[in-house]
Amino acid sequence: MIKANRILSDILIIDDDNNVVMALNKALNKIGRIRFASDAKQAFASIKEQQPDLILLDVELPDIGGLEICSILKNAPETENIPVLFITSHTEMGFEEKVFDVGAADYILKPLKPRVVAARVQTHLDYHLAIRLLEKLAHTDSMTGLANRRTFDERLIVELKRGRREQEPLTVVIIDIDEFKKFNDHFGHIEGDECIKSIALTLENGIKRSTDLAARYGGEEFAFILPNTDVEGANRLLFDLLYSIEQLGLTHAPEAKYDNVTISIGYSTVIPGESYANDSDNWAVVKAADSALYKSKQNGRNQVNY
Ligand code: GH3
Ligand code: MG
Ligand code: MG
Ligand code: MG
Ligand code: MG
Repeated sequence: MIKANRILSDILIIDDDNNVVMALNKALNKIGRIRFASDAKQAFASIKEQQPDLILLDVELPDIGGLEICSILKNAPETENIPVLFITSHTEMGFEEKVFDVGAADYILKPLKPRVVAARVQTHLDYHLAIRLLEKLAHTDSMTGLANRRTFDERLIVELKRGRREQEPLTVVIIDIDEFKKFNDHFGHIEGDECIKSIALTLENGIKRSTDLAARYGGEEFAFILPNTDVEGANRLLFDLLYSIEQLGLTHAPEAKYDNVTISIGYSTVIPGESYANDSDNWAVVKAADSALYKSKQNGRNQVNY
């Protein structure tokens, strides 16, 4: 059973009634860190500053109503996954349906019973945090901690679309460790894994922007997506990286060409007005990077090709 970490839960209470806020705070302060907002304006500012793990929402507020707030949150990709629980004394026909129609996870009826509130909130928090943990695991390579192949494939489609829309270049890089079979044969698979981990760490440190992605593409192959990066920009970064890997000083098998473990790199850049013109094949850029990698291998390894 996946158990998410409960300690850091961050709960936002949106309510303009001080008595309710105080009662909720008392019921929930052992479960998480509690924040407050007394109207929609404060609430959106608070959410923007930091995403809460769960929101408790009053139906009637001084500016925008709770139902509308919920619907706005559920229609924005950044906030759609935050569970929203309504606090209400509404019991009239059709109200339950309205609450769930706008995407609420649940609702809690006033007068509030502290243990019931705590139990409901805890259930939704556990569920929400477990899903987030699963999402993270599904997108991460467990051995290196880098993004996995699934993340690479998903992100590539998103970034190609963005690059096309914003008329920006985009670079895709494929990296393969040189003569790694010889390394494994000489040092064994456990050492081989350690070598892959060291290289992964150096590669991750080598990319600079928060929008860059470094992924483990396969066994001893890695791939980058570098949005808004042209041929010259990529070339500079990748030459530095080639050097960083050799300078790691990981001793290679005696049978290998170089004393230290090295990598070969291939990359391809899509350019607005040129390669983006053909948007039917999202994988063309990956194929081109792969061909460039093949060139690096053919020409003697430990090099970058475009
Ligand atoms: P080249 O320079 O042409 O790339 O030669 P190479 O020997 O590295 O050939 P290739 O890239 O085709 O083979 C990769 C080898 O890496 C095969 C496999 O035994 C090894 N390998 C792949 N994944 C892992 C892994 O997770 N751990 C370890 N220890 N070895 C791996
Ligand atoms: Mg109110
Ligand atoms: Mg390989
Ligand atoms: Mg290899
Ligand atoms: Mg090979």
